[in-house]
Amino acid sequence: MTMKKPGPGDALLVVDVQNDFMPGGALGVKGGDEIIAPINRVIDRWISAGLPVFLTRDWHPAAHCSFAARGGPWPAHCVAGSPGAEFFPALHIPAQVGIVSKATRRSEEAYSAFHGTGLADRLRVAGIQRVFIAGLATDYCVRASTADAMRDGFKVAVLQDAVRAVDVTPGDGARALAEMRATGAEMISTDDLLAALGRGA
Ligand code: VGL
Ligand code: ZN
Repeated sequence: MTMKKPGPGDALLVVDVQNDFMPGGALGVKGGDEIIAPINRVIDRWISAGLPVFLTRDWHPAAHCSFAARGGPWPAHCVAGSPGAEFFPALHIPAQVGIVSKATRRSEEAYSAFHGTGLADRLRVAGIQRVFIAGLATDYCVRASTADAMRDGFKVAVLQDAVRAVDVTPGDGARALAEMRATGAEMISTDDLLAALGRGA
């Protein structure tokens, strides 16, 4: 494992772990529930290490352009303030967490946590240079957030076992992971990250 041990300058970005993206939700992602335990372990250790955690949430107006009723590709999901938009109850939410709401405008889709949210500036102000990304969905918001983070000059490490894909076309998730890796994102396992966090001071 070549990853530099996490420390000051690193942030954890947990993408869209919300009820509507869990199995049985309005836009349920297969296996989405399987990533909760590993993400919680990372969040707990990350907070113990004094490092910043950001949670993103898809936070759409009621008639968002991505919804089928408006000709978009998705069933209505993650309507701001609705139960489906709440963070999955089992997710550990630290007291000092940063919340990033995205795709909040009626006529604009935004898969990336960096699109119109001010996140890059928030990270820079906090002295962040590298972002560890986990969550949903591999082929949409994780992929877009990874691309934008790298475009904005951050290093990215994707927790490859703590993401799940929508897979509208089978293989979309695997292709997204391959693309992220090919464009410079590091792929790491939760176990390797936890081991690195436990290593030394
Ligand atoms: C997402 C589809 C629609 C995501 C959000 O969080 O990946 N996917 N809205
Ligand atoms: Zn959405």
